[in-house]
Amino acid sequence: METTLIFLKPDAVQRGLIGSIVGRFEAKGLTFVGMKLMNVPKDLAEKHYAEHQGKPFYDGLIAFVTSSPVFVMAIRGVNAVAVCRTLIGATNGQKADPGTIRGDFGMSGGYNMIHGSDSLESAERELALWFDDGELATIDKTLDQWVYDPSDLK
Ligand SMILES: Nc1nc2c(ncn2[C@@H]2O[C@H](COP(=O)(O)OP(=O)(O)O)[C@@H](O)[C@H]2O)c(=O)[nH]1
Ligand SMILES: [Mg+2]
Repeated sequence: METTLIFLKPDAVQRGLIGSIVGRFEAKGLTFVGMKLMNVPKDLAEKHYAEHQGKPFYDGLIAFVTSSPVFVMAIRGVNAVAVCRTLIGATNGQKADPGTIRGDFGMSGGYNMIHGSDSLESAERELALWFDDGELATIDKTLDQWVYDPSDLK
């Protein structure tokens, strides 16, 4: 099992897409262990996007994610990091495949609605940034026995 850090960016929250997007992760069979709506302090945005510092879009990106609330989630599942990235789709909504969140809901490369950790290492770093120790829920998801076959869970 992996846990990944997902957040819906201000455009998704303002456009009323929280339910539609969250529903996709829920329908997929993934498990939510953290969820919250929050305004993003500038220092958190800067730490989160540190790898992009110095790029042409960086200042606009920080201004964007701090402009209005985001909806943050910690999502668990087998291979959750890669599975969530697949559900999210390519960075630019004009190029993202239909069926993906960015492919179905957006038209922009910057206002692309959603962030998802790109590796297990990033997920661990980002979960520690966005959630406090002990903030994530412990859940015995009995339905997992119908989402996964026994070999998926070994
Ligand atoms: N305006 C603009 N924003 C970008 C561009 N590339 C990346 N971004 C923004 O920066 C975020 C982080 O970039 P990246 O890690 O490459 O993409 P992601 O992992 O698919 O979210 C993206 O989700 C976009 O919001 C770009 O070329 N132009
Ligand atoms: Mg990225």
